Amino acid sequence: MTTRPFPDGFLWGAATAAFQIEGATREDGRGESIWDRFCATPGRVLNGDTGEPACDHYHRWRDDIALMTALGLQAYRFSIAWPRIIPQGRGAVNPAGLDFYDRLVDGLLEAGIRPFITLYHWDLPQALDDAGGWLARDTAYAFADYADVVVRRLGDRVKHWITLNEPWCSAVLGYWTGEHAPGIREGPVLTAAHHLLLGHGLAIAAIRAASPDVQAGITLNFSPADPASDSDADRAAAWRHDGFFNRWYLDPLYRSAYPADMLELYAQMGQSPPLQNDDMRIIAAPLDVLGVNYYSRAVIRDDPQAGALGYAYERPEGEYTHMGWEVHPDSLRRLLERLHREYAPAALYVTENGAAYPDAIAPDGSVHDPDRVRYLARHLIACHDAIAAGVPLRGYFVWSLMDNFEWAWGYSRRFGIVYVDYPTQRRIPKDSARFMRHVIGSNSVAA
Ligand code: IFM
Repeated sequence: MTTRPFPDGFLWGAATAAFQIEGATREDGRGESIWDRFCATPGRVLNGDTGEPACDHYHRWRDDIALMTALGLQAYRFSIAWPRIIPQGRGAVNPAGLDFYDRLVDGLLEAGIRPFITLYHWDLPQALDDAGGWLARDTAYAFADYADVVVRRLGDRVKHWITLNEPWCSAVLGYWTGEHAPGIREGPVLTAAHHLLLGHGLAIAAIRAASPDVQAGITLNFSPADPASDSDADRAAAWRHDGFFNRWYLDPLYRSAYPADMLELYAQMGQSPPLQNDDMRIIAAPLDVLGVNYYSRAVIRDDPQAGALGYAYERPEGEYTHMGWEVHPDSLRRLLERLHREYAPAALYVTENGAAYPDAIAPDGSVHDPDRVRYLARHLIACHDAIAAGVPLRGYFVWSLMDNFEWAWGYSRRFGIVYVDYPTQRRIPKDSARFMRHVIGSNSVAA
């Protein structure tokens, strides 16, 4: 065993999102979100689970900060629920919503924990969806107005801002597969994706105007693709997957243009992004930070009969998590190196990485999660390798601080390093929490 030290100042954190942990969906003037509506629609979420009570973090946030302190966390990435701040999506601001996050931020700072705020982690106000959701260009402008309100209130203390979490998910799962709210199947997904990116660009401008000294960026989820074989057809298929998943977001943000090969392919399918005048310039606003969410890779085989893009997923031999996602840490290293080489973001943070396993409380009252400990250790080594190769990776946030509402999977998938016993809301740090505390305390990982 050797010890791999991380650079001084490397930031260690954990991440969550509002709808997944807060509960209190009807309290203190919060408006309805698309996820409240989606959960209330029979058959959409496993076991009929809803955002109530989730981890009841809205009431237990002080205890949760104490938990973070006990774990030695240096940073906490959380999201703000837009419907708490502007219940109808645009217009009247709800002071109680702002007050909640104000108290949370102060509590974190008192504990010496740096807040990283995501402005949009999927809980669009239902009223905006009633007016077209992300298919309506106006939603992008409403998002920038909301960003302005929040950053004006918190920007004096919060120095790291993420506009969107995983726009691919909002667009594709929300408007193509229908697995996520608002549950539209085979809709104009490129329209949704374009308005999300436009909203991001407009929000970056709003953040900079409201608080010029902050670091701002976006978080993308990546699916690095390996071809199932060396054949030209499989390579081309893997490249299409890369275009669909990764480049469709990276290229506009860092090159101010959608990838030409994908534009052509989508045009053949009758789809194109609804570009207007200045959109690409707005979307490509310079960023301080790129957030990287990584869980697994994809192995892609050409299959003209499969899906809209003519490829299928292989399931190689290997280790898989409870989500059915392959454990493949080297793809994280390669992804970080590729992002640095091809897009050169000023700074990168792993804003999510982690794994779901079917954890249970042992007879001695503890939660042993050796698979997760191994998953985290191997991915941290991948991060370390990427840093050694010159990638400006500045921090790592484990997903997630605690078990929570895993979207269409309800509470059936546990990603936390802290176990949540939902009936009692008891928090039990898992072995992986102790592992992370050690990593953070020593600023190193054993390899
Ligand atoms: O729980 C989600 C999170 O909200 C966004 N990224 C992936 C996680 C695991 O599926």
